[in-house]
Amino acid sequence: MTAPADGGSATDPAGATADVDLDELGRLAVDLAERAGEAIVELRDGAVATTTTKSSPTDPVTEADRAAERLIVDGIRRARPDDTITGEEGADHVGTSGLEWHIDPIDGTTNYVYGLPAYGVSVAVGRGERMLAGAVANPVAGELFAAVAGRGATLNGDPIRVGRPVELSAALVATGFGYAAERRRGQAAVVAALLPEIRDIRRMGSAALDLCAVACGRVDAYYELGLNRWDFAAGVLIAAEAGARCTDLGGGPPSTEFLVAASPELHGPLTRRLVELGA
Ligand code: LIP
Repeated sequence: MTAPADGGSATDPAGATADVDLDELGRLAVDLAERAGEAIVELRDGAVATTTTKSSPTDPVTEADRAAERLIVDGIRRARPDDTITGEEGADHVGTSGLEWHIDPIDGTTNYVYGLPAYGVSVAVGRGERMLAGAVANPVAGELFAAVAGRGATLNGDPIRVGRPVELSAALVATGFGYAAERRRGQAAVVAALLPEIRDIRRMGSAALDLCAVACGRVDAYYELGLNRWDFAAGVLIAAEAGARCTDLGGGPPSTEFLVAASPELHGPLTRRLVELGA
């Protein structure tokens, strides 16, 4: 179905979905995430031996990351040659359509290298900061999370929603940490102060899967400082379409500066506490 070219509305500012077939975008994101997920599982045994590092000695990348990104980019270029593409492993194609794809071929690469079964392929497409469709595949778990703007979120095709409202003191909160030692020092201080005030922390190692966990109520909230857009572009759409409120610390759109995702009732108390703790 092609969205109406209405020039924009309250739920569709600036006509972000005007003249765009949202279903086509959704199907393409799902297909590419699934196929890339299959590929990284098949490649893993050989890929781990090709592990190198990027921004720090603890920021790994493998040949599987690069191969999966090539697979996704090739699929987008064939289907939608005029779209812009940005990927974690260097994909950087400037298009003319106004739509941009955000690719993380393996989100949770450390888990992938160690064999921890929590890594995802994240594929999203949007116009500016407004995501229109996204998919996150966790191939070892056989799980495919997906969302199309305005049409809800699904896990393996079944609708998902954020968990029941909880007080901050009863909240299970996921978070993650950067690769730079100094940033980790500050993040550790924040999580150490927060931990006694909540149910517990989960550090699962993939922002995309953390956001999908919020979307289906496996955790009550997720926050992290300093992600890349390819880490969270799909997961934020999935979480928001599942009923989560997703913002930065100031209540603006989630950003590469900061991201908080939680049920609407929990989002305010958690965000205020994170601000107080200097997150
Ligand atoms: C990861 C993020 C995670 C963060 C890790 C890492 P990568 O992305 O998904 O939330 O805590 O430090 O940045 O590097 O595996 O694609």
